[in-house]
Amino acid sequence: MAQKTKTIASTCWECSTHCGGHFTTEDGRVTKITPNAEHPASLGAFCVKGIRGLPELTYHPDRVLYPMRRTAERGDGQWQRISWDEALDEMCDRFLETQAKYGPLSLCGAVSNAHFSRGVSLSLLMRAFGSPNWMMNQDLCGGCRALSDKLTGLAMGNGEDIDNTNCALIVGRNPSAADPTQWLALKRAQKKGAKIITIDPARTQAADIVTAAEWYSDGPSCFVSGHGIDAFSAGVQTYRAFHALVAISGNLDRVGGNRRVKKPAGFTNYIEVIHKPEFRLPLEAEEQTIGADRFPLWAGPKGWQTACHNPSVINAILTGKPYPVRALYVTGVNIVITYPNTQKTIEALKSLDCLCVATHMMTPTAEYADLVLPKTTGLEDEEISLEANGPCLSVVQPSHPPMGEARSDFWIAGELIKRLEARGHSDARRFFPWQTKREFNEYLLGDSGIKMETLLDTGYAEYEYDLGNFARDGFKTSTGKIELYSETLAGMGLDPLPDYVPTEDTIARAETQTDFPLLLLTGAREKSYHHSRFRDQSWARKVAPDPWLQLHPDTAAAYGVVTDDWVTVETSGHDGSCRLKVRVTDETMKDVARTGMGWWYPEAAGPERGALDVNVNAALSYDGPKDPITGSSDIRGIPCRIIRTNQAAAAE
Ligand SMILES: Nc1nc2c(c(=O)[nH]1)N[C@H]1C(S)=C(S)[C@@H](COP(=O)(O)OP(=O)(O)OC[C@H]3O[C@@H](n4cnc5c(=O)[nH]c(N)nc54)[C@H](O)[C@@H]3O)O[C@H]1N2
Ligand SMILES: Nc1nc2c(c(=O)[nH]1)N[C@H]1C(S)=C(S)[C@@H](COP(=O)(O)OP(=O)(O)OC[C@H]3O[C@@H](n4cnc5c(=O)[nH]c(N)nc54)[C@H](O)[C@@H]3O)O[C@H]1N2
Ligand code: SF4
Ligand SMILES: [Mo]
Repeated sequence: MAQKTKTIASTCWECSTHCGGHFTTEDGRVTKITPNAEHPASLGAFCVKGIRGLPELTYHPDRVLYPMRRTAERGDGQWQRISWDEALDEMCDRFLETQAKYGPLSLCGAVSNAHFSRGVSLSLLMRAFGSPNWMMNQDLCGGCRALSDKLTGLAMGNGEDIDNTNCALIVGRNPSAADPTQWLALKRAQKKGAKIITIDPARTQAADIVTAAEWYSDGPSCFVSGHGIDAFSAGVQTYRAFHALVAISGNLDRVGGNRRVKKPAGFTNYIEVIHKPEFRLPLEAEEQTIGADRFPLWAGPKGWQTACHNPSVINAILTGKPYPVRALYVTGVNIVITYPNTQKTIEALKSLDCLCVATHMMTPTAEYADLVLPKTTGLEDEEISLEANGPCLSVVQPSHPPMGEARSDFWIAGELIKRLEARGHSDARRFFPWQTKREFNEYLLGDSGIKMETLLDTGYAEYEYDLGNFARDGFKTSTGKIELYSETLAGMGLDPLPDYVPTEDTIARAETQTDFPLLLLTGAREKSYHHSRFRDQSWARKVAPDPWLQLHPDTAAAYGVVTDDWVTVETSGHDGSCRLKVRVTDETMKDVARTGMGWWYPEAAGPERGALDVNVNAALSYDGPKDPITGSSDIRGIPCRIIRTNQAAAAE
């Protein structure tokens, strides 16, 4: 029989790099993915997570393909297949029961972020149920840089024009592991003679500061930054210092500098949808968003994405304060693994009245659910995104229909809206006026003049980009100027100038240094994994079988440990611990212990599946020092100690 083969231009959706590619399907399965060199943003970059991870996730024998209901105690792993109608009716009814008993604020969502349609789908769905409460993971990701960018008025996102730069200043970013597009661009720039400066505790040969300043001031220079200076208790002000440098050195919106984010006129991005007046709840409700009182620029009506402050939600679930949170819908995020304090997250999930999880695989988060809903992958869905660095719009388009009964986040939200309407909640539709994902995508395109057909044909659509348009578009701050001195922060009683001001909790914790003499850095990215994903794929486990902990040779010698020894890691102010495998290397500074994140063993005993054993978040607190603006907790620079255990890993 002749094979049916087709190739489409699409985009990898596994991480926010969004690499353009050609996806070939033979007899209903994707058999080949090749980079699209024409794609204006990724320019032919691609990585193994897209080429291997995405298809293996889609066709994995253990993938969740049908809705399931828990039939025994929470976490016992006993499931019964049910129909979508049963699952959605039950979810809607149980959310409405909780709403009737505790009020709408007792309902909450959790998602990865609002840069994908799943963030919009979830936040608008929660609003349709009357709740402003939803969690995203940006407090631990790019939240500090986003708020600094906004407060300072640059609006540049990352925006680095690496290909045209004379000097790239890389701070807290590891592009070789985290971003192949950026990595290839840096290699091209270096070949053309650009200077590269790296500020990173993981390498000691960073150029001396005077030379670095001379190189940067020659320009044009671009600032390439990352997670290494984000997601910690002084993240916003640290970023403000670098953002001020970009502004005063004249490198903003300049060829070879950092370009500002521009979108095609008439196009709406996901974060804008969330802020549109027609989709908002009454102000009195939004003001009660959990965390809006302490972190108003982060959570609630004036917040960057209006989402909650996560650790405050976990505490609300467990204590009922400031009010009870009793039902949770988790989609596109694996919070048992990726939120600090795994023990507490699990305790919170177990205590809920209702937990629904949409997922591809049985993650440790899904293990605690009452209802598990099967989710489409990036080979089965349609999604549009703005690639400001292109500049272009790119499209993810389905290579084939969903496997089993998997459905998109958008579809799930739309079906729940229908059920709310059928149960007399006629207002629900106003939060979700679109009937299909295509209709929603057309809504995003608006009157930009960019047609869906163009996107589906080439995989992307370029738009005009007007560099240095300061006079016309100004800066979106209260003064209309770049704010090195932030009027907003001054008005909140916070330091208006970028400065390192340790919080009281940070100072108190530093006093524990004698008992916890090393500094723990978490989050180093691994090429074969995306956070907690792909631990169930054998190729990835062959490349990286276990979580590692890098120690400098002198530190390792002081502790009497060698490469491949297992150690227990404990941090100041937290009872939990985790086990990691030592890697001795002089890449890491003395007295620093550096590790990754996202570890669990899908094959280990449930429901935790190693989440309390090899997951670094089991050793961290979510209640320690916090950035005063975003509420971000420290996930690096944490006083820690190590104890040699050499106990074999659960999976060994
Ligand atoms: N393969 C892969 N790629 C990914 C991901 C993944 O999971 N896997 N995740 C994606 C996501 S969501 C994110 S947020 C990014 C994160 O990726 P990056 O933005 O590159 O961030 P990290 O790898 O956390 O850290 C980058 C560097 O910062 C350094 N660093 C740590 N602390 C400090 C400090 O105090 N100061 C300075 N100057 N540097 C410091 C670290 O040693 C590290 O080399 O990667 C994205 N890309
Ligand atoms: N200690 C420590 N903790 C960290 C970090 C750190 O460096 N150190 N990094 C933080 C950062 S930067 C980030 S971004 C977070 C990441 O945190 P998470 O977003 O929780 O990480 P993932 O493993 O990517 O989990 C996403 C889950 O959603 C599923 N999924 C993927 N795509 C979709 C989709 O389209 N729809 C749905 N419904 N599900 C989908 C995946 O299969 C996976 O189970 O972790 C944070 N946590
Ligand atoms: S970097 Fe890799 S995982 Fe991320 S979008 Fe590109 S191919 Fe996909
Ligand atoms: Mo992230």
